[in-house]
Amino acid sequence: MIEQFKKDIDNGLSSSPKTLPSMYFYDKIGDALFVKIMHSEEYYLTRAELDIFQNQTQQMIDQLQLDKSQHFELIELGAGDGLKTKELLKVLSQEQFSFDYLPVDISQNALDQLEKSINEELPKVSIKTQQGDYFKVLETLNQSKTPKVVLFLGSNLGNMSDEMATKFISKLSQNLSENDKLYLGVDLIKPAKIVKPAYNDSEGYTRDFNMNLLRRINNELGANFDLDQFSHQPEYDETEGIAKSFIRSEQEQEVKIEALDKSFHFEEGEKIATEISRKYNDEIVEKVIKNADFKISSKLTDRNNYFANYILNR
Ligand code: AVI
Repeated sequence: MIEQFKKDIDNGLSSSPKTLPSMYFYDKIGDALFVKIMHSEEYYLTRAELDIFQNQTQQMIDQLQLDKSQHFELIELGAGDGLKTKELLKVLSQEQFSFDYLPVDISQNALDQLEKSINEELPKVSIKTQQGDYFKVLETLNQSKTPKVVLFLGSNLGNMSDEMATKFISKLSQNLSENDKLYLGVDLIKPAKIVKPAYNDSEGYTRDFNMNLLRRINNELGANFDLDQFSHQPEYDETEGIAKSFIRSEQEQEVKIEALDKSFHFEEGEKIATEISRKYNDEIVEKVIKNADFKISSKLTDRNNYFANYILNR
C-alpha cells in the first residue's frame, strides 16, 4: 500500500505537467471532507440525484423491468452511505420485491456503517456487504445466475478519463450476463456558473479536500510542502464539459520528500493536476459505452435537469 503510494506520488511529481492521483483524496480526513462537500450549498450533484431517487422511484422500478416473481441482486459499486439507494430499497421492500442488496466498497468501515443503518431502518432488506476491488467482487458474483442490476451512482464515472471510463464499462459488461442491467448516475454538462462553485464551495471544504493530498504526502512520506505556499485552483470549460482541480505553486520552491530521498522543483504558478470531474450528455455516454455490450434503454433526470440516471441494457 505505502509502496504503491510512494510510486504513484514519485511518478506524478516527476511527470510534466505534474499530476497527483485523485484516489488519494480519500483517507479518514478526506472522507469526512467529502461528506461536508456533499452537504454544501454549492455541490448540487448529491441533491439532484437524491431528487430522482425520491420522486421517480416507481419509474425507476418500471424501467428496470423488475418483476416481483423473479429474485434479483441489486449490486451497488462504491455504495458509501447509501443515502440515495435507501429510497429505492424502501419502496422495493414495501412492495415485497424479492432481492438481495449487495453493496461493494473498498472501505470496510463504510460497509459496516451502511449495514448497521439498513438493519435499523429497513430490517426486511437482505443486505450482504462485499469489501474489495469492484471487478474481483463482480467476478465472484457472476458465478451465480441470479439476474443483476448494478448501480454505479454519484458521477463516480466522471473521475475517469473517457479512455478509462470506456475500459471500465467494457470490463463491467464482460462481468455481467445477458439480461443484467447497469444503472449509471452522471452529472450533465451545464453552464460554468453552476459547475464552478460546486468545485470551489464558500466554506473551503473542496479546497481542503484537494490540499489534503499535500498534507498526506507530508504526514505519510515525510515531505515538507508548505501548505500556505500552494493553493486550490478549480477550472471548468463548459464546451469541453470537464471540471478540473489543480494545486498551484504560489512561488518558485523546492520540496523534499524524505521517503523518496528526492526533491521536486516548482515554478511560480506551476500547476499539479489532481482531479477531473467529467460532465456528460447522451453523446458522451454513447461514446463510453460504444465498445461494451450496452445500449441506453432509458434515462431519468432531476427537476432541474442537472443530473441523469441512465438505464443500460445488454
Ligand atoms: C466522487 N466524485 C464524483 C466527486 C466529483 O464531483 O467529482 C469528487 C469531488 N471532487 C471535488 N468535489 C467532489
